Amino acid sequence: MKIQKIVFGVVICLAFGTFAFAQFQKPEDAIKYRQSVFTVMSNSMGKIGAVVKGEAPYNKDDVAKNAAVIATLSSLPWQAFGPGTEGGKAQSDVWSDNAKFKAASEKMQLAVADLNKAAQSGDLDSVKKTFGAAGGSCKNCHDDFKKK
Ligand code: ASC
Repeated sequence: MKIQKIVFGVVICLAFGTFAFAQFQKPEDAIKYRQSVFTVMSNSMGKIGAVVKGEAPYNKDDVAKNAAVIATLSSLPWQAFGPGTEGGKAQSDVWSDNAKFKAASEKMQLAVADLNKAAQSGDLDSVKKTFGAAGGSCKNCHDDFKKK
C-alpha cells in the first residue's frame, strides 16, 4: 500500500514536471527561450570554430567544455517550437513541414554528440572532422527553416 502511494506520487510528479517544463506562458516566452539556447550554442560553436580555423590555440579542456555545452543544450530548443509559438526568426515551414524540421533537429543532435565525443577524447583532428559536420547540420536547418 505504502509503496503504491510512493510510486503514484512519483509518477504524478514526473508527469506534471515534464508538462510544466515544456510549456510557456506566452509565445514570446518560447521564442526567447529557443533563441537564448541557440545563442549560447552559437557562442560555443564560435569558440571551437576559432580553434579549428587556427585562429585560437587548441586548449583541450576549453574545447571539451564548449562541446559539452553544445551537446547538452542541443536537446532543449525543440520543446519551444510548439503549436502557437510561430514567430521570431523561425520560418512557417517549421510548423507546416514539421517532420522535416524534426529530422533536421535530430541530425544536428547526433552531429554535436559526435563533436562532443571527439572533444572529450582530446584529439584535434577528430574535433576538426566532427566540427565540420556539426556546423553543416546548423547551416542545413537554417537554410530551410530560419528567416534570412
Ligand atoms: C555557428 C553558428 C551557426 C552555425 C553555422 C554553420 O557557429 O552560429 O549558425 O555555426 O554558421 O554554418
